[in-house]
Amino acid sequence: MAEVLEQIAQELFAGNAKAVAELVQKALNEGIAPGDILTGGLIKGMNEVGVKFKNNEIYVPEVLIAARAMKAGMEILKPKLSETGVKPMAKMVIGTVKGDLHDIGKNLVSMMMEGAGFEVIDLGIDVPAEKFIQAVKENDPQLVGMSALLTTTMVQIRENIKAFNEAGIRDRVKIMIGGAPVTQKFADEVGADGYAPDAASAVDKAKELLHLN
Ligand code: B1M
Repeated sequence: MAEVLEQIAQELFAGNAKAVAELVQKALNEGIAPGDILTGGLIKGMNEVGVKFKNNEIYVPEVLIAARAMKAGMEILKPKLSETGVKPMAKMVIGTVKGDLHDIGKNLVSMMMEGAGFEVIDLGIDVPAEKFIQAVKENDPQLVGMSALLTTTMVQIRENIKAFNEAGIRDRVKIMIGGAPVTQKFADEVGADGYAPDAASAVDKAKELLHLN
């Protein structure tokens, strides 16, 4: 059993989408529980990607390729996970703030979060405060992620947090922010719960904020 899971983790790290999909199917055929395939294979491989990315041993293209392999595996596994009632670690709503069209970094964060076992509801780019608020009300996530890549749009994070307060939903969620111009100092100033400088750190920060470690 451990062997096929180890192979899944290795092929995911290598970004081999076809092999990951085939191995996930093989593991299912062998009768391994979908939850074990997720944690012992896919998430294990993605964790390794996160560690190497954080240490600058691999870069954005490798992470994107690994994430594609993760997706291929998840496509096979997802229906089985819902059948067996395996619950995600936590739910997150994420988006790039209003006026901002950059989504490469935000997508990386989404992928790493999914890779770590979170359910991610991705609202896309140019997301106004009302859309974040509506998504919180509809999906009841534990975490909201806001990404901003421009100095002109990072101020929107402050507006969003104000709007969350006014809508009476601020206490319902933890808010994590990130993006090239964003800093811990800015996060403290605007009242965000957490800041992460990169996608792998975002997973660690999310787990810390939600006490999932
Ligand atoms: Co734009 N752009 N861009 N751009 N662009 C930058 C950001 C810029 C720094 C380039 C420059 O001038 N040197 C500059 C911003 C300057 C500033 O504000 N200080 C800039 C500008 C000015 C603009 C336009 C205004 C240009 C124009 O039209 N005159 C325009 C704005 C459009 C708009 O948004 N309204 C614009 C447009 C574009 C494109 C559409 C062409 C394209 C975006 C395509 C896309 O995203 N689909 C683009 C790109 C690609 C860039 C650069 C080159 C690369 C950004 C990127 O994807 N980086 C960028 C210059 C640069 O960074 N070298 C630039 C890779 C990505 C993995 O990193 O997004 O930082 P990053 O994400 C990291 C972390 O920040 C963190 O984790 C990620 C992964 O490790 N992170 C989070 C991100 N979100 C997080 C959320 C979290 C936690 C961590 O929690 C929720």
